Amino acid sequence: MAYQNLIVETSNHVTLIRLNRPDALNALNMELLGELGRALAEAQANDKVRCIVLTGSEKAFAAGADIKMMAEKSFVEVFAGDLFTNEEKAILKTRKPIIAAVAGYALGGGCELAMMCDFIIAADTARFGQPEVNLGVMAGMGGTQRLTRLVGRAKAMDMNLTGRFMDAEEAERAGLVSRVVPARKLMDEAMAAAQKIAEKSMITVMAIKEAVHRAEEMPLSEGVLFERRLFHALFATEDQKEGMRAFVEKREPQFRDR
Ligand code: DAK
Repeated sequence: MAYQNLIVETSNHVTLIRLNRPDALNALNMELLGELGRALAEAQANDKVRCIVLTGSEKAFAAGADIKMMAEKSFVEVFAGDLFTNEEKAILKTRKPIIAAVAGYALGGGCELAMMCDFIIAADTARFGQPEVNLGVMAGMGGTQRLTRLVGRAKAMDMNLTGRFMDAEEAERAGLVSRVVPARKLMDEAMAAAQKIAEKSMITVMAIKEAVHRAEEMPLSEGVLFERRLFHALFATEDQKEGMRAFVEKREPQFRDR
Protein backbone atom coordinates (compact mmCIF):
# COMPACT_ATOMS: atom_id res chain seq x y z
CA MET A 1 0.00 0.00 0.00
CA ALA A 2 1.28 3.48 -0.86
CA TYR A 3 2.48 5.85 1.83
CA GLN A 4 3.09 9.60 1.57
CA ASN A 5 5.07 10.04 4.78
CA LEU A 6 6.80 6.70 5.19
CA ILE A 7 9.06 4.40 3.22
CA VAL A 8 8.23 0.79 4.06
CA GLU A 9 10.25 -2.20 2.91
CA THR A 10 10.10 -5.83 3.96
CA SER A 11 12.90 -8.27 3.34
CA ASN A 12 14.36 -11.27 5.15
CA HIS A 13 11.46 -11.29 7.65
CA VAL A 14 12.09 -7.70 8.79
CA THR A 15 9.91 -4.68 7.99
CA LEU A 16 11.85 -1.43 7.90
CA ILE A 17 9.68 1.65 8.38
CA ARG A 18 11.39 4.94 7.65
CA LEU A 19 9.65 8.19 8.68
CA ASN A 20 9.86 10.39 5.61
CA ARG A 21 8.86 14.04 6.05
CA PRO A 22 12.32 15.50 5.48
CA ASP A 23 11.14 19.12 5.12
CA ALA A 24 9.72 19.04 8.65
CA LEU A 25 12.40 16.85 10.28
CA ASN A 26 9.80 14.05 10.40
CA ALA A 27 7.46 16.07 12.64
CA LEU A 28 4.52 13.85 13.54
CA ASN A 29 1.24 14.96 12.01
CA MET A 30 -2.01 13.03 11.84
CA GLU A 31 -1.30 11.73 8.33
CA LEU A 32 2.13 10.37 9.29
CA LEU A 33 0.87 8.79 12.50
CA GLY A 34 -2.13 7.30 10.66
CA GLU A 35 0.19 5.76 8.09
CA LEU A 36 2.48 4.47 10.82
CA GLY A 37 -0.44 2.71 12.52
CA ARG A 38 -1.39 1.17 9.19
CA ALA A 39 2.18 0.04 8.39
CA LEU A 40 2.52 -1.55 11.82
CA ALA A 41 -0.84 -3.32 11.49
CA GLU A 42 0.24 -4.70 8.11
CA ALA A 43 3.56 -5.90 9.54
CA GLN A 44 1.72 -7.49 12.45
CA ALA A 45 -0.68 -9.29 10.10
CA ASN A 46 2.02 -10.50 7.70
CA ASP A 47 3.21 -13.97 8.78
CA LYS A 48 6.50 -13.45 6.98
CA VAL A 49 7.40 -10.46 9.20
CA ARG A 50 9.15 -11.36 12.45
CA CYS A 51 10.59 -8.01 13.57
CA ILE A 52 10.12 -4.32 12.77
CA VAL A 53 12.71 -1.53 12.65
CA LEU A 54 11.51 2.07 12.89
CA THR A 55 13.88 4.83 11.84
CA GLY A 56 14.03 8.38 10.52
CA SER A 57 16.73 10.28 8.65
CA GLU A 58 20.34 11.03 9.50
CA LYS A 59 19.29 14.44 10.83
CA ALA A 60 16.12 13.51 12.68
CA PHE A 61 14.32 10.45 13.92
CA ALA A 62 11.44 12.90 14.57
CA ALA A 63 11.59 16.48 15.87
CA GLY A 64 8.32 16.07 17.74
CA ALA A 65 4.64 16.41 17.12
CA ASP A 66 3.91 18.87 14.31
CA ILE A 67 3.87 22.25 16.02
CA LYS A 68 2.34 23.98 12.98
CA MET A 69 -0.54 21.49 13.02
CA MET A 70 -1.14 22.00 16.76
CA ALA A 71 -0.50 25.74 17.11
CA GLU A 72 -4.06 27.04 16.63
CA LYS A 73 -5.97 24.13 18.10
CA SER A 74 -8.32 24.83 21.01
CA PHE A 75 -8.65 22.87 24.24
CA VAL A 76 -12.01 21.54 23.05
CA GLU A 77 -10.49 20.28 19.79
CA VAL A 78 -7.58 18.42 21.41
CA PHE A 79 -9.62 17.14 24.36
CA ALA A 80 -12.83 16.14 22.58
CA GLY A 81 -10.84 14.86 19.58
CA ASP A 82 -8.55 13.02 22.02
CA LEU A 83 -5.45 14.10 20.06
CA PHE A 84 -2.95 11.26 19.54
CA THR A 85 -4.72 8.70 21.78
CA ASN A 86 -5.77 6.33 18.98
CA GLU A 87 -2.45 6.89 17.21
CA GLU A 88 -0.53 5.89 20.35
CA LYS A 89 -2.73 2.81 20.85
CA ALA A 90 -2.11 1.72 17.25
CA ILE A 91 1.63 1.66 17.94
CA LEU A 92 1.40 -0.01 21.35
CA LYS A 93 -0.85 -2.85 20.21
CA THR A 94 1.86 -4.25 17.89
CA ARG A 95 2.87 -7.62 19.35
CA LYS A 96 5.95 -8.16 17.19
CA PRO A 97 9.11 -6.46 18.45
CA ILE A 98 9.88 -2.95 17.23
CA ILE A 99 13.44 -1.61 17.35
CA ALA A 100 13.86 2.17 17.10
CA ALA A 101 17.03 3.11 15.20
CA VAL A 102 17.59 6.74 16.16
CA ALA A 103 19.96 9.22 14.52
CA GLY A 104 19.78 12.98 15.05
CA TYR A 105 16.86 14.59 16.86
CA ALA A 106 14.32 12.55 18.80
CA LEU A 107 12.42 15.36 20.49
CA GLY A 108 9.04 15.64 22.19
CA GLY A 109 6.68 13.22 20.45
CA GLY A 110 9.74 11.87 18.58
CA CYS A 111 11.43 10.84 21.83
CA GLU A 112 8.09 9.46 23.02
CA LEU A 113 7.64 7.48 19.81
CA ALA A 114 11.11 5.97 20.23
CA MET A 115 10.22 5.03 23.82
CA MET A 116 7.04 3.27 22.62
CA CYS A 117 9.30 0.91 20.67
CA ASP A 118 10.75 -2.10 22.49
CA PHE A 119 14.29 -0.83 22.55
CA ILE A 120 16.33 1.96 21.06
CA ILE A 121 19.63 1.65 19.22
CA ALA A 122 21.15 5.12 18.93
CA ALA A 123 23.66 6.61 16.53
CA ASP A 124 26.32 8.72 18.23
CA THR A 125 24.56 11.71 16.64
CA ALA A 126 21.29 11.10 18.49
CA ARG A 127 19.80 13.85 20.65
CA PHE A 128 16.86 13.10 22.93
CA GLY A 129 14.69 15.74 24.56
CA GLN A 130 11.28 16.73 25.87
CA PRO A 131 11.33 20.44 24.95
CA GLU A 132 7.54 20.93 25.06
CA VAL A 133 8.04 23.24 28.06
CA ASN A 134 9.54 25.79 25.62
CA LEU A 135 6.20 25.82 23.76
CA GLY A 136 4.08 26.43 26.85
CA VAL A 137 2.91 22.83 27.04
CA MET A 138 4.17 19.56 28.44
CA ALA A 139 4.79 16.05 27.14
CA GLY A 140 1.62 14.21 26.16
CA MET A 141 2.64 10.76 24.90
CA GLY A 142 4.77 9.40 27.73
CA GLY A 143 7.55 11.97 28.20
CA THR A 144 6.82 12.35 31.90
CA GLN A 145 5.89 8.67 32.37
CA ARG A 146 7.91 6.27 30.19
CA LEU A 147 10.96 8.53 30.38
CA THR A 148 10.77 8.59 34.19
CA ARG A 149 10.57 4.80 34.32
CA LEU A 150 13.51 4.48 31.94
CA VAL A 151 15.94 7.11 33.27
CA GLY A 152 14.62 7.90 36.75
CA ARG A 153 13.09 11.02 38.24
CA ALA A 154 16.19 13.23 38.31
CA LYS A 155 16.92 13.14 34.60
CA ALA A 156 13.25 13.05 33.59
CA MET A 157 12.59 16.19 35.65
CA ASP A 158 15.70 17.87 34.27
CA MET A 159 14.77 17.13 30.65
CA ASN A 160 11.09 18.01 31.00
CA LEU A 161 11.59 21.15 33.08
CA THR A 162 14.61 22.65 31.31
CA GLY A 163 13.95 21.21 27.86
CA ARG A 164 17.63 20.33 27.48
CA PHE A 165 18.71 17.60 25.06
CA MET A 166 20.50 14.43 26.12
CA ASP A 167 23.22 13.11 23.82
CA ALA A 168 23.56 9.46 22.92
CA GLU A 169 26.28 8.69 25.47
CA GLU A 170 24.24 10.15 28.32
CA ALA A 171 21.14 8.34 27.04
CA GLU A 172 22.97 5.02 27.15
CA ARG A 173 24.36 5.69 30.64
CA ALA A 174 20.87 6.61 31.81
CA GLY A 175 19.21 3.51 30.37
CA LEU A 176 17.18 5.19 27.65
CA VAL A 177 18.97 3.38 24.83
CA SER A 178 20.36 -0.14 24.69
CA ARG A 179 23.46 0.66 22.62
CA VAL A 180 25.23 3.51 20.85
CA VAL A 181 26.94 2.94 17.52
CA PRO A 182 28.73 5.17 15.00
CA ALA A 183 26.12 6.86 12.80
CA ARG A 184 27.38 5.14 9.65
CA LYS A 185 26.77 1.74 11.26
CA LEU A 186 23.31 2.48 12.70
CA MET A 187 21.18 0.71 10.12
CA ASP A 188 23.50 -2.30 9.83
CA GLU A 189 23.44 -2.71 13.59
CA ALA A 190 19.65 -2.30 13.87
CA MET A 191 18.98 -4.68 10.97
CA ALA A 192 21.41 -7.25 12.41
CA ALA A 193 19.61 -7.07 15.76
CA ALA A 194 16.28 -7.50 13.97
CA GLN A 195 17.68 -10.44 12.03
CA LYS A 196 18.80 -12.11 15.27
CA ILE A 197 15.30 -11.72 16.70
CA ALA A 198 13.77 -13.00 13.45
CA GLU A 199 15.66 -16.29 13.91
CA LYS A 200 13.96 -17.02 17.25
CA SER A 201 10.57 -18.58 17.86
CA MET A 202 7.90 -15.89 17.36
CA ILE A 203 5.84 -17.39 20.17
CA THR A 204 8.76 -16.97 22.56
CA VAL A 205 9.59 -13.50 21.27
CA MET A 206 6.01 -12.26 21.73
CA ALA A 207 5.86 -13.76 25.23
CA ILE A 208 9.12 -12.00 26.18
CA LYS A 209 7.86 -8.67 24.83
CA GLU A 210 4.63 -8.98 26.84
CA ALA A 211 6.46 -9.94 30.01
CA VAL A 212 8.99 -7.10 29.87
CA HIS A 213 6.23 -4.54 29.25
CA ARG A 214 4.31 -5.91 32.23
CA ALA A 215 7.32 -5.01 34.40
CA GLU A 216 6.29 -1.37 34.02
CA GLU A 217 2.69 -2.01 35.00
CA MET A 218 2.79 -4.58 37.81
CA PRO A 219 4.22 -4.96 41.30
CA LEU A 220 7.33 -7.20 41.32
CA SER A 221 5.71 -10.33 42.78
CA GLU A 222 2.83 -10.21 40.27
CA GLY A 223 5.24 -9.52 37.43
CA VAL A 224 7.44 -12.46 38.34
CA LEU A 225 4.37 -14.70 38.61
CA PHE A 226 3.20 -13.52 35.15
CA GLU A 227 6.70 -14.26 33.81
CA ARG A 228 6.78 -17.71 35.43
CA ARG A 229 3.37 -18.69 34.04
CA LEU A 230 4.46 -17.65 30.55
CA PHE A 231 7.68 -19.64 31.06
CA HIS A 232 5.61 -22.67 32.06
CA ALA A 233 3.28 -22.13 29.09
CA LEU A 234 6.17 -22.18 26.63
CA PHE A 235 6.67 -25.86 27.54
CA ALA A 236 3.47 -26.47 25.58
CA THR A 237 5.23 -25.40 22.37
CA GLU A 238 7.15 -27.51 19.87
CA ASP A 239 9.72 -24.74 19.78
CA GLN A 240 10.68 -25.38 23.42
CA LYS A 241 11.29 -29.04 22.61
CA GLU A 242 13.24 -28.13 19.48
CA GLY A 243 15.32 -25.43 21.22
CA MET A 244 16.36 -27.65 24.12
CA ARG A 245 16.91 -30.76 21.97
CA ALA A 246 19.05 -28.74 19.55
CA PHE A 247 21.21 -27.59 22.46
CA VAL A 248 21.65 -31.14 23.69
CA GLU A 249 22.39 -32.40 20.17
CA LYS A 250 24.85 -29.52 19.57
CA ARG A 251 23.05 -28.15 16.49
CA GLU A 252 21.20 -24.98 15.52
CA PRO A 253 17.47 -25.05 16.38
CA GLN A 254 14.84 -24.92 13.61
CA PHE A 255 11.96 -22.99 15.15
CA ARG A 256 8.53 -23.31 13.54
CA ASP A 257 6.44 -20.96 15.70
CA ARG A 258 4.44 -23.83 17.12
N1 DAK B 1 6.86 20.64 14.06
C1 DAK B 1 6.74 21.22 12.83
N2 DAK B 1 7.79 21.58 12.07
C2 DAK B 1 9.02 21.35 12.56
C3 DAK B 1 9.23 20.75 13.83
C4 DAK B 1 8.06 20.37 14.60
N3 DAK B 1 8.13 19.73 15.79
N4 DAK B 1 10.56 20.65 14.06
C5 DAK B 1 11.16 21.17 12.95
N5 DAK B 1 10.23 21.59 12.06
C6 DAK B 1 10.46 22.21 10.75
C7 DAK B 1 10.93 23.66 10.91
O1 DAK B 1 9.82 24.51 11.11
C8 DAK B 1 11.60 23.87 9.57
O2 DAK B 1 10.61 24.09 8.58
P1 DAK B 1 10.67 25.39 7.60
O3 DAK B 1 10.77 26.55 8.51
O4 DAK B 1 11.93 25.16 6.81
O5 DAK B 1 9.41 25.29 6.81
C9 DAK B 1 12.24 22.53 9.28
O6 DAK B 1 11.54 21.57 10.09
C10 DAK B 1 13.73 22.47 9.68
O7 DAK B 1 13.81 22.88 11.03
P2 DAK B 1 14.86 23.99 11.52
O8 DAK B 1 15.11 24.99 10.47
O9 DAK B 1 14.35 24.50 12.84
O10 DAK B 1 16.17 23.10 11.72
P3 DAK B 1 17.38 23.35 12.73
O11 DAK B 1 18.43 22.38 12.34
O12 DAK B 1 17.74 24.81 12.79
O13 DAK B 1 16.81 22.98 14.17
C11 DAK B 1 15.54 21.57 15.77
C12 DAK B 1 16.41 21.63 14.45
C13 DAK B 1 15.05 20.15 15.89
C14 DAK B 1 16.44 21.90 16.96
C15 DAK B 1 14.40 22.61 15.65
O14 DAK B 1 13.72 22.38 14.42
C16 DAK B 1 13.43 22.49 16.77
O15 DAK B 1 13.66 22.95 17.88
N6 DAK B 1 12.24 21.87 16.48
C17 DAK B 1 11.16 21.76 17.42
C18 DAK B 1 11.48 20.73 18.47
C19 DAK B 1 10.34 20.63 19.49
O16 DAK B 1 10.01 21.60 20.14
N7 DAK B 1 9.74 19.47 19.57
C20 DAK B 1 8.62 19.22 20.45
C21 DAK B 1 7.35 19.48 19.67
S1 DAK B 1 5.89 19.42 20.71
C22 DAK B 1 -0.04 15.23 22.76
C23 DAK B 1 0.96 14.31 22.79
C24 DAK B 1 2.24 14.65 22.42
C25 DAK B 1 2.53 15.92 22.01
C26 DAK B 1 1.52 16.83 21.96
C27 DAK B 1 0.25 16.49 22.33
N8 DAK B 1 -1.36 14.86 23.16
C28 DAK B 1 -1.63 13.50 23.56
C29 DAK B 1 -2.44 15.79 23.11
C30 DAK B 1 3.86 16.23 21.62
C31 DAK B 1 4.26 17.48 21.48
C32 DAK B 1 5.55 17.79 20.83
O17 DAK B 1 6.27 16.92 20.40
